[in-house]
Amino acid sequence: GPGRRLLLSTPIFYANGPPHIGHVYSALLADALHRHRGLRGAGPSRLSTGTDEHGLKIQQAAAAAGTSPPELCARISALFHQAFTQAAVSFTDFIRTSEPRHCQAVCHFWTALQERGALYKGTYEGWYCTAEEGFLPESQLTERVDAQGCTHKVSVESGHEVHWTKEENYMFKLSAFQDPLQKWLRDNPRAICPEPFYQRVLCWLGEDLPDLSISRERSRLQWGIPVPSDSTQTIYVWVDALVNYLSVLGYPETHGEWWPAAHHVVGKDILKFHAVYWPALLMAAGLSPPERIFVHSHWTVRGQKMSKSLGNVIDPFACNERYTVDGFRYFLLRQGVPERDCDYYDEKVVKVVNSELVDALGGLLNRSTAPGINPSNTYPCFSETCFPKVVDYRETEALGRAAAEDYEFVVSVASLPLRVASYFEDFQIYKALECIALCVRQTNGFFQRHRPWKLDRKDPSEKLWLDTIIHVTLECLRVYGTLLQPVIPHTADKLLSRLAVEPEERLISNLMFLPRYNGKPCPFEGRQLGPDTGILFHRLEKSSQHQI
Ligand code: ME8
Repeated sequence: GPGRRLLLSTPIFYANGPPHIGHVYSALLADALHRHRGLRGAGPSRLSTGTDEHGLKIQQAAAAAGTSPPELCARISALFHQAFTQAAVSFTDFIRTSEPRHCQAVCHFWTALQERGALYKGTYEGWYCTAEEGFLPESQLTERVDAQGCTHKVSVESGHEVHWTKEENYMFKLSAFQDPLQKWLRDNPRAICPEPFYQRVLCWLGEDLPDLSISRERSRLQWGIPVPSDSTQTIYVWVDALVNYLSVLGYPETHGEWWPAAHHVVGKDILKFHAVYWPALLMAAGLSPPERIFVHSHWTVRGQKMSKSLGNVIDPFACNERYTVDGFRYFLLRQGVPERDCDYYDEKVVKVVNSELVDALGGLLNRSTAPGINPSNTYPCFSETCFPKVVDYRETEALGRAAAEDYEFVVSVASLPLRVASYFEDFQIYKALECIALCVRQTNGFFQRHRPWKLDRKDPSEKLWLDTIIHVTLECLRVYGTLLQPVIPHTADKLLSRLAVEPEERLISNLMFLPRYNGKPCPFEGRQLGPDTGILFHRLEKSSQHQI
């Protein structure tokens, strides 16, 4: 409803290496949702992001880099901050898990778990994977023979080696939450989106759900938050990390104004942590599970998984420079499909951006504002006699010059804002962009079909039709510019400014296409266009020297 508060979040990123485009993709998805919501006037929202700085991985990365964990984290965290700022991610909160406000929140959360009887001390032994920061069951292990002929046990998922580890840990009674978790999901079928991930989680919950070790011996892990009241133990990094969503809200004091109105964007690799462990931990601490979890897949490079540990990462700073911020945002959000992995390569970015932003969108703006077509540089008046109401076009077709396909395209543009909103709601941003791109193509077809440049402006009836074509085209562009703001904010601003659309007229909530169709006056008729600031989007070069 209106006025409702919402927290949107990205994962917090491990501060063990610089950001890559997968991280930026996560942040852009959350950013597009955040911006779209803002433009719908849906109520106050926050977008949180940040860095995950504790744990063995960071401790080891710091040792390998010959530095201390705090120094490594400060440096890497600043890179993430910079990458997201540069990519125009509209975050309102940036949290570092090494901050005192976060450590206090984690200790409070731990104490709540303990006081409510959700923890017990137990001896834990099993195969531990440092890279994944977790114990793995036999079913997730396989064997690998190295060059010397020695056999190693490794994780099926990541390929990293595991070691037999035995220690005294605090255990979380995860098994007690199997039924509550199942009930939560049954009652909230849209809690995990897209649907295949919801099914995957239901499947996990149908299997055995063993208790979870949530602390580590301090002797093995110093870089972390000590267990309150037991300094021989360090809090498991995943419990530490997940609580970030509460610490940004000022837990335990002010989170109540927001929680559980939280939407988490996460990669599929961390789905179990967010859709099983996190909701269970929240319930155990007396809080509700988050409202929604949006899950996306991975970017691969030439078919290979991209990860810091494999070393085939693509640098987002270089991409922004090469494709511009908006070009790169458009590509990732247009081509990234949450349900499946997508392959990244340079030629694809160039092709998508040139054909959809340069040729189709930029071309359309250029054609409809060209001095030869629109000499008065205004939004012409719309003539309903030339292009009558859509509802009864079959009867009125003969009155104008428009053909059935013109009416069909007008109908599809009129329904675009709602379709886009519903795709955003279902975390199908790429589909929203696909619909917009299709409408842009149809508008170009409309323009081309009627050859306005051939019309004789001195003939009153041709002049009327010419004005109608330009008016409809500019209206389409206004709709596309408005709807594209969450994805390509700079380009959309340029487009809307050229169309003289005032800032208060850019909301998606009351976006109306051809208002006269709805019996409303059109505020744009006769309005002078904004200054011509040149090409909307510059063509990208096909490149040989960039080995992206
Ligand atoms: O898992 N393609 O951090 P992380 C798309 N600190 N997205 C990718 C990706 C790829 N190739 N690689 C990573 C962690 N990501 C924890 C999270 S949250 C409380 C703690 C994205 O730096 C994806 O969203 O390893 C992944 O979940 C996220 O980066 C964090 O990766």
